[in-house]
Amino acid sequence: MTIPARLVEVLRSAKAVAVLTGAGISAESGVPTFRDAQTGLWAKYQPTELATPEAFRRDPQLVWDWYDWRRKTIAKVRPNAGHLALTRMERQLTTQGAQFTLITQNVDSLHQLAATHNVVELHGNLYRVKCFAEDRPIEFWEAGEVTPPRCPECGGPLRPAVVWFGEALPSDAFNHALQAAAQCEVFFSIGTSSIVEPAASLPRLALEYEAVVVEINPEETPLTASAAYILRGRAGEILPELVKEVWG
Ligand code: BJW
Repeated sequence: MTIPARLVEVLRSAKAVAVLTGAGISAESGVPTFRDAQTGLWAKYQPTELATPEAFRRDPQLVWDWYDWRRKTIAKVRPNAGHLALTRMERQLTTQGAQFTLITQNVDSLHQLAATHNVVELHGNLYRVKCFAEDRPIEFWEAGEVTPPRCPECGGPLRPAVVWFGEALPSDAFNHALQAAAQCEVFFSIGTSSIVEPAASLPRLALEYEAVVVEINPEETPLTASAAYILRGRAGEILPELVKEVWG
């Protein structure tokens, strides 16, 4: 893939870069995306139908078990070349005195495992839990005989501390993301279908503030038509090439 020369130049002199990632960046680590057909035990369920408070209210054990299965799957995987290239991008940009913000919709901790520092988690994290009834974060918990485990304060069920459909995003994280999108010169949208709001509004905000918007995805998305550069392909292949082209 040829990286556009103008994009290389802009990145070399950039003072602020924001990156939004979605499930596609973890696909090459072996984490299924949301729109992938599920396999095995979970083949008959739509992930987007399990990721709701209504599903948890209806069948807390089913939803808890799905997250438990995902936690166990993800615990076995490693960051891939795409995650690692973003870590290198952060280091290079910080060295040239630029601001770098990695906004992720993923809950898998793979960016942190790849040692990227400035990670903003928009949709929470699979490894944290909270009380379903009272939203209380729970620091220590273990799987016992009762599923889901119980809140030590109120006895109600615990749930993963992720953001389900119909729920508000953590305000600190979302405000941080809005600020990064409004202030950056280059905004990357990587491995996301760009359909889930309000995350999908971030590149639109960056465009309003005249950032150069770059999409990295093997498929077309609703963002494609307005992106300045479309790098069609897998993040784990394109990102290392891009970082090498810009910083050697
Ligand atoms: C590769 C690749 C490779 C593959 N390399 N790429 C406005 C209009 C319409 C609806 C709404 C609206 N505003 C809000 C809504 C409702 C709703 C929504 O957006 N619905 C849409 C479906 C239309 N949004 C919400 O409900 C949000 N809350 C909200 O707005 O609250 C308002 C409120 C305010 C105040 C009080 C109360 C409420 C919350 C959204 C939460 C989303 N949660 C999930 C689950 C998280 C936990 C978990 O992991 O289980 O987040 S759903 C799921 O979708 C998950 C993801 O983070 C998110 C995005 O998915 P993503 O990452 O884009 O993955 P995929 O699978 O869709 O796409 C993968 C992409 O990768 C594809 O494009 C591939 O081509 C690509 N790819 N291989 C590069 N190798």
